[in-house]
Amino acid sequence: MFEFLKKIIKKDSPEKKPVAKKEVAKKAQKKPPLAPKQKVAKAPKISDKKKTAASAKPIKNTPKVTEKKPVVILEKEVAPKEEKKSGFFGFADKIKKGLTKTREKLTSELTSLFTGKKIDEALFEELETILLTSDVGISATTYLLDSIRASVKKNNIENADEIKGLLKEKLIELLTPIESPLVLKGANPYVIMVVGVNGAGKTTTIGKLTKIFLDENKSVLIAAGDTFRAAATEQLQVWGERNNVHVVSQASGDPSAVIFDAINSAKAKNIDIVIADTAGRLPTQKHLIDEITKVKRVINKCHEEAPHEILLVLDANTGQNAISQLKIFNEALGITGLALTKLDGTAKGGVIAAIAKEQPTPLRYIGVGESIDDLKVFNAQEYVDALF
Ligand SMILES: Nc1nc2c(ncn2[C@@H]2O[C@H](COP(=O)(O)OP(=O)(O)OP(=O)(O)O)[C@@H](O)[C@H]2O)c(=O)[nH]1
Ligand SMILES: [Mg+2]
Repeated sequence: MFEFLKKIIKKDSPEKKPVAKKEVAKKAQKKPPLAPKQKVAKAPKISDKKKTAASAKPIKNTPKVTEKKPVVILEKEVAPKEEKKSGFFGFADKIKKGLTKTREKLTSELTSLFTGKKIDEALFEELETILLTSDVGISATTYLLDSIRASVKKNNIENADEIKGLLKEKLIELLTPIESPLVLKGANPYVIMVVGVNGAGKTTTIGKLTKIFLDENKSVLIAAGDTFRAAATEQLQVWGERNNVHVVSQASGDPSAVIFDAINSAKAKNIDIVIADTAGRLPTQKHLIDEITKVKRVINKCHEEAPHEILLVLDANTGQNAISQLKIFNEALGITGLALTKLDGTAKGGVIAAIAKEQPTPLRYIGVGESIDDLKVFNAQEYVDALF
């Protein structure tokens, strides 16, 4: 079976695994380390901020804090809160639209696979290829095929068209255990620490997440824990302004100090939720992983049981590499939830099945676009419905 799978991967999707690795490597190259104290000479205009932040994503070195500077709580004049635009139907449509690329790939391949075919080993082999090239991963693909085979046998199914329905059913079964929306369990403040590799979508997810909480009538404070580069704080401030919430930041480069201060400030002001941004880091860089575990320890000293949620942001484009990122971050920090971003830009939406099978972790949110309303609470049924 695995020999056969290896052949398929080689023959039909030569770019699959190497590309995922290359993409991560490319990102690493794009972001050479900056000197810890490097500063942006002039603050960019708001319209330029996103661009600046996106183009300057360093791999973080271990900045040493030599001097402590006072914490600044930014209380700017901010734009009025956006009105809630999308109702329930808009919500489901948005997910469907976001998953267009994966759906188009699956639909066209599955339709030509099932139409007028008989159920035989060749059909299962083709189905295997389709799933693998959608980044479902080897173990989830094997699991899905075995379950479908068992159902075909048990129910004497002869019509290949019925396999599509079975695939849908088995996928929902596989994904339902990781459908586990975030529940804010009475902690005050509830502290969410957001981590992930460079460019995964952490800061953008924080902006969107803040909007979700505000819509639930919760108060939010954002901590600019990516202290490595000035542009990171500015990018977060833009999201703070969009949401009309305060962003706690600090001139010096110690993420623990900023987050510590934000939590104390939230306690004093009775704010419900603190969301802490952190600098992007590759899981292969041990000193950076050690550094983030230190941040977690400091948060815990500040507030018992905090951080309540350690949210790992994964870019769906990284495909199977997302699984290795998850494993390493989980070993270091104990990941409690995931946000899978950029599903709108990829045909690799099958990676969710790989996560569910190989490293089951509560999938809290999916990102289906760049705007403020493009973060959705993950729902297995809704997701699979949007795929077929
Ligand atoms: N299409 C799409 N783009 C997204 C999504 N989430 C984030 N992005 C984009 O991805 C890029 C990187 O996002 P950031 O939020 O800056 O990523 P980050 O993890 O904070 O990056 P670093 O701070 O450099 O580590 C930005 O251009 C975002 O607009 C998504 O769900 N869909
Ligand atoms: Mg960021």
